[in-house]
Amino acid sequence: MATDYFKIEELLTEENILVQQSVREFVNQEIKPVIDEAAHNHTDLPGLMPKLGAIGALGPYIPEEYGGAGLDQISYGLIMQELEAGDSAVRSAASVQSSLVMYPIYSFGSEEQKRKYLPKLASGEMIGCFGLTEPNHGSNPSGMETKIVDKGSHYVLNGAKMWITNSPVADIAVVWARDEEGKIRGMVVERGMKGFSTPETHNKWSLRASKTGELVFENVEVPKENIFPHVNSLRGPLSCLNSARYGISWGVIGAAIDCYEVALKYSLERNQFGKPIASFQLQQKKLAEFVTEITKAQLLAWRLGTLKNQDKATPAQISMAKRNNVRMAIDIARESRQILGGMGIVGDYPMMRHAANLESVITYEGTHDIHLLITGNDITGINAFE
Ligand code: TGC
Ligand code: FAD
Repeated sequence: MATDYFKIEELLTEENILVQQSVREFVNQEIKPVIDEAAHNHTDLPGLMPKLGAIGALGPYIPEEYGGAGLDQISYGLIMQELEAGDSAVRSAASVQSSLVMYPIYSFGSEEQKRKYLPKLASGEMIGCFGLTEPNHGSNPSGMETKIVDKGSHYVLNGAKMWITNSPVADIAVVWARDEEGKIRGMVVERGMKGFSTPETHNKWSLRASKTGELVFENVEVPKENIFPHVNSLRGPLSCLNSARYGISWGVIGAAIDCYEVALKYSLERNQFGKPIASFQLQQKKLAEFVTEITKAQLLAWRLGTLKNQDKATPAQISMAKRNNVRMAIDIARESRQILGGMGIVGDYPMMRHAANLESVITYEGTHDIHLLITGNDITGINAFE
């Protein structure tokens, strides 16, 4: 993958470039040859997490003393971009583990929690998931019903989460629940705790190479040492989303570039009416629009990354980038499929898989509508959610 029309590589550090190249090689060797079959069979990729750990894709910006790679935010973005060129499911696995599991443990956890979980999560020996969404509360997590009650020596957790990436295969879940005072608390729930189950959600037509499921808590006794000491409001889970949404704003560029590059190559090789279809103005218009939109998305993501490196990126800026870039990618996946005519619908080419995956990406981490309303709220000062 080399599309870089505005020479963004010149804005990157040597470390950024090395990280990007190594993840690109990994995706070309380990993901692209097997991903179509995995998606077809609706199964995750065997041994994916330790492989992601080995290339430093899990918790890349977590400090090295906790097992992370200590990289900057641009490197994190580039890792997400290269992984999603393989498949959104692979990027999802890395972004959940990094931004939704390692980030909250690192940011809100006790020293003991950090030492216990982060190194194993970074290596991929342990898989984590993140439970915020509930059956009755998706876009409005503030209504959450999952509850913890203080029993003195421990807490008792009751409730359910749904649409949870990797829940069926996770060793631990970062769970958000309301306490008796109405405050939102975060905690680590471990597989094997009595009353905790993770039923799988079957028959998805999107993100088929990723496991999705529920988290069900029936009087689960959660030790007090598993509760995050440094968070007690919705700001906690929403901060995790900032990090994951930022990663998605880069990731989807990878999916878009994969579609664009395949379409460009095909259009130069496929002849109709005695000429390559790339010579027809209508096809050139599509290709020229793709590279323009990809370039705009790359610049947005890069600038957001530099702001994030300085700790200056606002949640509303992140929402704008996530929303714009996912829309860009889904449009390119759909349009580029048409350039391949009938061949565009078979699994030998990636467009249908990317387009179907991006239906989840445009929905999770805040829907397309919610991100628009976040921008609206930011520029007018008027909250239109309710
Ligand atoms: P609101 O009253 O605005 O805020 C409540 C408190 O949170 C603070 N806050 C934020 N803090 C950090 N980052 C953000 N992005 C924040 N947004 C708000 C806010 O300052 C306030 O703090 P405090 O201290 O005053 O209490 O909250 P609201 O209830 O009106 O909701 C706002 C809204 C709708 C934007 C929010 O609920 C939202 O973003 N909803 C979308 C839900 C969502 O994105 N769910 C994602 C679930 S996880 C997932 O999808 C993983 S996919 C995994 C994969 O990649 O596979
Ligand atoms: P709803 O909130 O019911 O929204 C339905 C529709 O109503 C949407 O179009 C929405 O934009 C619109 N809408 C809602 N409120 C408003 C409003 N105020 N104004 C205008 N329109 C509105 N969650 C996790 O916690 N952890 C995970 O790991 C996770 N992984 C996921 C993986 C997949 C494959 C999917 C599909 C979802 C995942 N999610 C996860 C859940 C995801 O975050 C939610 O699906 C998402 O936040 C939307 O919630 P909902 O599905 O309940 O839709």
